Amino acid sequence: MRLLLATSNAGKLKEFRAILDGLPVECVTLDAFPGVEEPHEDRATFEGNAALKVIYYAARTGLITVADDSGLEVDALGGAPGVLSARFSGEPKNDRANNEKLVSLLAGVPQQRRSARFKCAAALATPEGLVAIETGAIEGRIIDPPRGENGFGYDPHFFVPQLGCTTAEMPPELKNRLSHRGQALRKLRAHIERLTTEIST
Ligand code: ITT
Repeated sequence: MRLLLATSNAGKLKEFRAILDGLPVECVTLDAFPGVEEPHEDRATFEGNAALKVIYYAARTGLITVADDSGLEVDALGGAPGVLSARFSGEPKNDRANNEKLVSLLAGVPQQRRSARFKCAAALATPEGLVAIETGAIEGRIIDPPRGENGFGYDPHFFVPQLGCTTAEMPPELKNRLSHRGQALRKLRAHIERLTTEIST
């Protein structure tokens, strides 16, 4: 069975591959579909956007598809950037500009009021429609200056107190074990496995 990992984010794609490793599927990426444009993600929730994204890519490509919608919620910013995380600083998507905006909005906010979480809704669809959505979350707080070189996006500013490091300082295996995306995609594995057995019987 072929499985489309439908993300245009290289950091996410690496994590998708590692977390879904070992499934009896042949992974395909959006590189194989240069004519398929990104959908307009206009829903108010991660689950809504994940469903929109996965249904869109599965229908356009004819492939069984996995996608996620994810982002950062900062309590002192009323939950922002939330579903707007990728484009917090506007178009085009830019991690560095997003991080600059994040730390400037939090300037002067004390450590104890910098609580935040990463959230992920991971979804599976066939060309006929949605199969499953699973979610995950990891709690932390926003620090500045940034720490660490791994990961992507807001990772250098996302400090996990229990481990005493940012998600950008974690080796990829550790981030994937704990992260919002790791939690959601590991739950989605069971649904993917079910589809592979249905298709092969
Ligand atoms: P696709 O829609 O093509 O998958 P995207 O980056 O636009 O790529 P989202 O709309 O789900 O994906 O936005 C997610 C954004 O949230 C991402 O660009 C980062 O800024 C942030 N984010 C999500 N997960 C993250 C993580 O594990 N580490 C750091 N930042 C993360």
